[in-house]
Amino acid sequence: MQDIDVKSLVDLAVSAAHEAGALARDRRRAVERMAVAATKSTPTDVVTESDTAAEQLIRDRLLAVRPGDAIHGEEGGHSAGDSDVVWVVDPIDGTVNYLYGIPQYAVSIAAQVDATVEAGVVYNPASDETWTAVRGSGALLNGEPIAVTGCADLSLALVGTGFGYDAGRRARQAAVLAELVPVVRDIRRAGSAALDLCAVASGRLDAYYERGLNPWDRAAGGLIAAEAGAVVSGLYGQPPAEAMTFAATPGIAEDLRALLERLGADRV
Ligand code: LIP
Repeated sequence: MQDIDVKSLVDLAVSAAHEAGALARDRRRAVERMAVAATKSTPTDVVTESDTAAEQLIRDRLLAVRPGDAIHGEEGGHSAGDSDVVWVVDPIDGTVNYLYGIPQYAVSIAAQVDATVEAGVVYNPASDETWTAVRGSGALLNGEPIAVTGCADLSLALVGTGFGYDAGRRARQAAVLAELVPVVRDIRRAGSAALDLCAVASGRLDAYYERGLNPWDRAAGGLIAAEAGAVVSGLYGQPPAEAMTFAATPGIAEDLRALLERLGADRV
């Protein structure tokens, strides 16, 4: 592995995230209704011009400093590089929230070095909150250390989740949720995986799970949650993946994971 200064990767990602986040926020504030520029997997899986503009800005800023890096972005796909660094980028995670003017969306940028996420940044421009993490060095919110809750009783756990864009999958995910609701404190569906993972890291949720996430949804937030003390995995001992992204404070992780396995939450 090339000798890479991971702290410089975080600083670059924070700068790019702040600039892209400001672009998205200012464009949203300038209009009463945001237009849908295109749809992807279903008519509800939307893209706005802000998504594409923000990602292009991020690509430009990263490559201006590190021209040899690869970039894997939600809107622009994969651009190859010849360094050991791959940037995993979601320019606006929580696009539907952004479309409706709900201030719960984020720029998510992760730096993978030799296929391991070493640095992550999640920025909510509406709340001006920046979560950062370097592997092995903890997680920060606006520069201050953060940590998961101490919840150790599943019946007292506040659990976040999300649903796919496909109606059939949503119906099956809702059936799993119906079994979960009576055995936890309550459920939150905030609409941004990156911010849900940061909510676990900040103690605003005790746990979060979702099936169907893309790498750009979870790469940065997954590191931030893990560095804040969360168990971050899939089910059945698997790593986080499209099948399941799971993050929980350790006191309830095993009980919740076992319940989700019994409910087949990674197969719906
Ligand atoms: C979103 C995720 C969210 C999920 C949505 C959508 P997007 O990503 O962050 O957790 O429930 O269905 O996938 O599409 O806004 O980048």
